[in-house]
Amino acid sequence: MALKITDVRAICTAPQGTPLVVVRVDTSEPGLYGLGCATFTQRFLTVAHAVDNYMKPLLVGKDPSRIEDLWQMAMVSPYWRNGPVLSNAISGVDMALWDIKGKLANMPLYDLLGGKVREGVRVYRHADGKTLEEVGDRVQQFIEDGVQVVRIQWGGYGGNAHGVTQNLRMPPEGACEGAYYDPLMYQLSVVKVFDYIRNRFGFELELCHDVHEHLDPIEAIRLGKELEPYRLFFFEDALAPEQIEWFRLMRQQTCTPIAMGELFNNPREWTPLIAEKLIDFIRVHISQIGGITPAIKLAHLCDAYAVRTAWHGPGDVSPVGHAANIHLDLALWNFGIQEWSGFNQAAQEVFPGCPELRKGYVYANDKPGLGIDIDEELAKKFPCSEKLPAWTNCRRPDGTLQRP
Ligand code: GCO
Ligand code: MG
Repeated sequence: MALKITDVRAICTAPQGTPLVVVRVDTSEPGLYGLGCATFTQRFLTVAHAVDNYMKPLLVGKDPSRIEDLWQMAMVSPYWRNGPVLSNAISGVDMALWDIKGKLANMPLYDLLGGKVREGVRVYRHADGKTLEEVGDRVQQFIEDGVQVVRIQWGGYGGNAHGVTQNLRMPPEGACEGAYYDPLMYQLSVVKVFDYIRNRFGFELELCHDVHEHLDPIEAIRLGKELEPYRLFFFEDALAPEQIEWFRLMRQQTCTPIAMGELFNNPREWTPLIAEKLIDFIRVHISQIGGITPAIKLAHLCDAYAVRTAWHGPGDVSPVGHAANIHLDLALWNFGIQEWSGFNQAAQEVFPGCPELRKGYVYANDKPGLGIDIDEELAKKFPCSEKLPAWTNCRRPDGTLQRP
């Protein structure tokens, strides 16, 4: 009898505190199922609802081997498309179908994609701290662990998470609550921390920084120029997706390498940046663009223009999503770097088969498909909090709301 999809459902769990959404697709063959990542952590309940109420009725009874056809069908089924909630729901199914295909072929995903072009995936880790010394000590630890690329933030995104950029510009009376930061103090602090790190460790270590769309475009360009002497590996999200035209000006002004894309949903956002060679690294959140199927197309488009991949890999990607990133990284020639946030003990137990970091490189296991599973009983012990995120209510010194 022909293979059919028999069930599609969302599983929400938070073994590291951050809500994650994983989709399980079952088939008519006993024991044959796939897993995919659908994590849009800030609206996880909405994604889970879309999976259970729309993806399931759309897909039950269909042939799971027709990944591209099902992807296209799921994209246009609601007519309105390319939004974060539904693309994450589609990604959960898409990755699960690739997982199933790998299991049917008895091949790890990287093999299905053409085979390894490297044995391990070079990753970057995050160094953050309250003081310059603390940031430096984190870097020192990473160097001792064999990490070759480190992202430097002093006080988190926008620089004031630990109060390091506090200044005299107080908000007006009655200003709204929020995560306050000061764009000027932030910019000055970034130059200071890079100066400190380069003086302490020299230039053989690769360094990145994430602006997290915290600056006005001309200020982002100024910062890119100011950071030139510190020789960054990349400078991330210097502009908001709403301001991508400014990349043309940024490119003319600075040779600091540019990474962009974790907020992208629609191919129209990345296509011009790649075709005009305005960025060096594409950093999409793979579940946010709809999964492995569109990620392969995107990576090949980038390959044609010498743009390298740097898939988004924070704590709000599930271990299933991280596994998908790693398989792509192993098989794509134009891989650049992988962000690696690591897993705590609980996440490794809930998701047996997690990729592993050893001396600066992450390795996939060689099991078929994504090679990762979920212990659903254990997952229930880590329920997701429905508290809304506070950090996205970001404000400038005069109380004006700012993109987070
Ligand atoms: C990164 C990111 C993340 C995001 C987070 C949003 O580059 O790692 O900017 O930390 O802020 O994924 O939920
Ligand atoms: Mg980022």
